Amino acid sequence: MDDAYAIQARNLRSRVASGESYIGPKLGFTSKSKMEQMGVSDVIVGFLTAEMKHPADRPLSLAGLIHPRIEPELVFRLGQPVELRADDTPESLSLRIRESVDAVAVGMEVIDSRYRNFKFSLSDVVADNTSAAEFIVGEWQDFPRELRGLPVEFLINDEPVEGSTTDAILGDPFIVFDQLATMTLRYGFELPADAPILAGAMTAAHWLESGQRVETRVEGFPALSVTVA
Ligand code: 0L1
Ligand code: MG
Repeated sequence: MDDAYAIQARNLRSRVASGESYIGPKLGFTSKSKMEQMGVSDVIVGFLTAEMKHPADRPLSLAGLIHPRIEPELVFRLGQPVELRADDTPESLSLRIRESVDAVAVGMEVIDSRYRNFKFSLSDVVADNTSAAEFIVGEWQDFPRELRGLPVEFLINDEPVEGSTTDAILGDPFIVFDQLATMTLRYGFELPADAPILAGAMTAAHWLESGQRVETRVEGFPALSVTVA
């Protein structure tokens, strides 16, 4: 696993060297439905670059993707940078991350994999930047706010294909901060101001196909939708 994160970091350095900018971390396998779909059982962390962010009001192009899937997420935003301190513990860092979050939004992640049909081991997918391809963020809402137990609907072409609640994320979406703190202490992820933090899919992912309209509804949030070119 240490090698896998080292490979991921090397890939990030090479993307930055070719002009992309790192903007924040993303978590994966924070829900049972994703762990079951992919046959794994550990939370993983990947990186996001500015170039991976896709505006919701523009059709998503499948060009350049291999066999993409899409999944519904929550996204936290850091209002200020969080720097690691020498005496940090998982608890102190988790608290500082949580206190630095100033907004939360509904999001969707487009995942894609160099492994055929997403058949990989946990270290494979970490090295492959946790299948991160693109992501879409809805309207930011004030944070803190209650995030437990909110119904979630995931629709393709206006048909509900998955249903869940926000508790799918680790039983309580706030536990994302604990997981991110633990992993940041281990692997040194950077947490800059304005970082979007993808909390991990709340349902299984679905294949993306041309012409689809994909929508995520989370109670209390504006719905987020995107069309596929
Ligand atoms: O949000 C997630 O749980 C995504 C995990 C990414 C790995 C994958 O499913 O390919
Ligand atoms: Mg995801």
